[in-house]
Amino acid sequence: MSALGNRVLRKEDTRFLTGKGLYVENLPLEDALNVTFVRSLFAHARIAGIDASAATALPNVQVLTGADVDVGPFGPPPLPGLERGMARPLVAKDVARFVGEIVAIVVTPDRTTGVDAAELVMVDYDPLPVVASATEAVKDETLLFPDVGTNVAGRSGSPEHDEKLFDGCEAVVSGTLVSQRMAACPLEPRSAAAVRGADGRLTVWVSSQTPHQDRFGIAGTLGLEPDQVRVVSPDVGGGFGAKQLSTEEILIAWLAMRLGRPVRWTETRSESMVALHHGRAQKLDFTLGGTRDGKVLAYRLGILADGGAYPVLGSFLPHLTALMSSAVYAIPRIEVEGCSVVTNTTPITSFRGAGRPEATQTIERALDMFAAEIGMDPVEVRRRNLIPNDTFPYKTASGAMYDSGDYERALDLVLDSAGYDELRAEQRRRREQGGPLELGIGVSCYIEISNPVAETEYGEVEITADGGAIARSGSRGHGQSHETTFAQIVSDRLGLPIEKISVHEGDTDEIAKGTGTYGSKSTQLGGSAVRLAADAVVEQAKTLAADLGCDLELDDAGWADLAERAAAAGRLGELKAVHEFQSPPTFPFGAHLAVVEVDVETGRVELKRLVAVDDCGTIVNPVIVEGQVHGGVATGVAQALWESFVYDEDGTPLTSTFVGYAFASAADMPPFEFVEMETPTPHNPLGAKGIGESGTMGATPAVQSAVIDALAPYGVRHIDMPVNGENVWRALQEAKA
Ligand code: MCN
Repeated sequence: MSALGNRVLRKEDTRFLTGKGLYVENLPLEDALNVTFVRSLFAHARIAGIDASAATALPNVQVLTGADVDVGPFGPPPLPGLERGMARPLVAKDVARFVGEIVAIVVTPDRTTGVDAAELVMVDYDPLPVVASATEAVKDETLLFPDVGTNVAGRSGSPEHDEKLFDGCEAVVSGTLVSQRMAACPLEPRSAAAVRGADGRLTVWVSSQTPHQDRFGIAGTLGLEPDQVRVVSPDVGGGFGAKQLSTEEILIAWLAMRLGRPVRWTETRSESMVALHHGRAQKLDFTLGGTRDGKVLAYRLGILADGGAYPVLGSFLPHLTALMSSAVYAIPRIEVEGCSVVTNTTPITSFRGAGRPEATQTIERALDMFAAEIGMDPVEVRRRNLIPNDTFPYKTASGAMYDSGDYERALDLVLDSAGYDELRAEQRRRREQGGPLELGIGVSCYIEISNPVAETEYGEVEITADGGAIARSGSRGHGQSHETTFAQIVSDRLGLPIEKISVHEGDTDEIAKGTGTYGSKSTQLGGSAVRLAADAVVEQAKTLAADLGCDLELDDAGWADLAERAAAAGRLGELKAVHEFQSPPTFPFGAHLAVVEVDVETGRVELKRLVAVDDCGTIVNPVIVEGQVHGGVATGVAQALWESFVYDEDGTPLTSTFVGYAFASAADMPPFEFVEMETPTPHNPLGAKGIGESGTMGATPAVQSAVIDALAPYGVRHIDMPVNGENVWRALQEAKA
């Protein structure tokens, strides 16, 4: 029986649960020097001088400043429309632009000395006016880069407005959705180490989602040829989109060359909170109009994205938000204008969902308001606007080409599984009884784009002398169970048990090419690549078997027999094949339903249920898919209810530890209820779409909507996220007033 589609338990668990995972921090590196970064305490300041004499008076302490660093700057990434004049110096030299920016490097034999020495580095700051929010930045009154002449780092959509956009609309609603700034908080913070070998080549170990891309980024910034750099990502303890190459890893590589010694660095948690790039941070103004019988005719979206101090991927994400603005709905007219600005805050990058949750959160909020305006059940409004099943491939008015879907079935499934009618009846009962605990019900429909920029991934399959197989992928899983998934896919083609297939990722010397793991694309691209490589191996094996005068049996014994004969004939190398797989984006989708209880006397919100229907095409492994949905939903719930990274008006972070940042824990979550659904994509041989980020899309609007729904009888029409006790209580007081 094929392992594909079955609840195969994770191969990697034994290693992790018995403490045998290998992380960058645990690498045994003889004589490695430790790096501690001195980081700016000011959000915007001129660096008037740096006095490192007290630090360097300690034995074996070296301090380097921006003046010593002869490489860089780094970024912005090569994406269309990003302002190139806003590149980040590896170490701030004249001006620091956010709290947490690197202003000096302390090199010591050990970490404790590094912490002490860093505190002795005296930086003389002349404070500059601070731009702490995107709404301030867009006024261009204080500029972060005076030479560029504006704070605008990128634009998307079109600035042109059609005066007639809302013609024919009987009801029009408008509002603002703030998708607040989030911190990625991977369990393993960032970590990097580097050594220059006797042959002059650099080996850089990085806790990364994208080792192959990092290799080009490091080589390019340091002025080296890519083949002079080897990047290795050993086990990676979570990334959530934020673990992309940044100044720290490049500096570690540069220091290994400059000092001629191995060097290493591991971020502390509080350092990670201000220095690892954040996510979301978009403000979305919306107007939606339609007929009184619930048909949506037009939608206008204005996106203002806070890109943080230096434009990285986050400044590009309004393009994805704009592309996905139509969601699962057939909306005839859509207008989007997006603008990304720089502010004196931590740079914004991708964070689980990356630009797409913002689109879903906004359209779902707009639909709830539209439903309230025309007096229709919010579920009915959604149903009346769903893109019909017989229209795929479907091109939206915002320019996306959807591959396949069955949005009404997802909606029906979630309503039936949750018992929507009974829930509404229970809500009515409670409202009539008039106690302090109100019930709220929120429903969201969502669509997601996985493999959003139509990429390629590399796969390789090789039969080993013992008749087992190695599958190599350019992906780099960091919690997504690729060792199990890719082994299942290869097992299905070769007929080998999954225990005999090892999956290798993360070493640019061993794996010829790769793009990495992000955009929930590894299964559809990386999985298809190893599948097609395995098919090629089978074809080659048949030819070889014929040459060697035997038959090929696609099972354990058959491969062992062939491998032995091939090795004896010196032809084992022929049992190896590579495949590079490229495809257009795919569009996973689903529907979520949240039930909350809100205490109207205190504002306290409790999530009682979350029912999730998530369709990621053909499922390779249902256990892992559930785990991925679980993680995504937890992140989505956390954005709706708790997490928010906050700055004061001086650009000082107020939430840079887990005391201030309400990082969600398992104890905060109810058991989630998952309902499977599979609508294959035509874009790859597996029929698979992505699942890694989907949960973040459906859960947030469902939960936010549920809380607002609970308070509808009190005249509350909107509450900004996080819809926590404080914001709920304030909304109730305002409504009463
Ligand atoms: N899968 C499946 N069938 C499908 C699709 C996926 O069985 N049709 C299963 C596979 O077992 C696969 C896993 O789901 O290994 C995830 O697959 P996929 O959706 O292709 O996503 P990626 O492997 O490309 O992972 C990226 C995605 C992203 S973008 C973020 S952010 C994210 C996420 O995955 N960060 C994570 N999940 C995470 N999970 C953990 N534990 N840690 C993170 O940092």
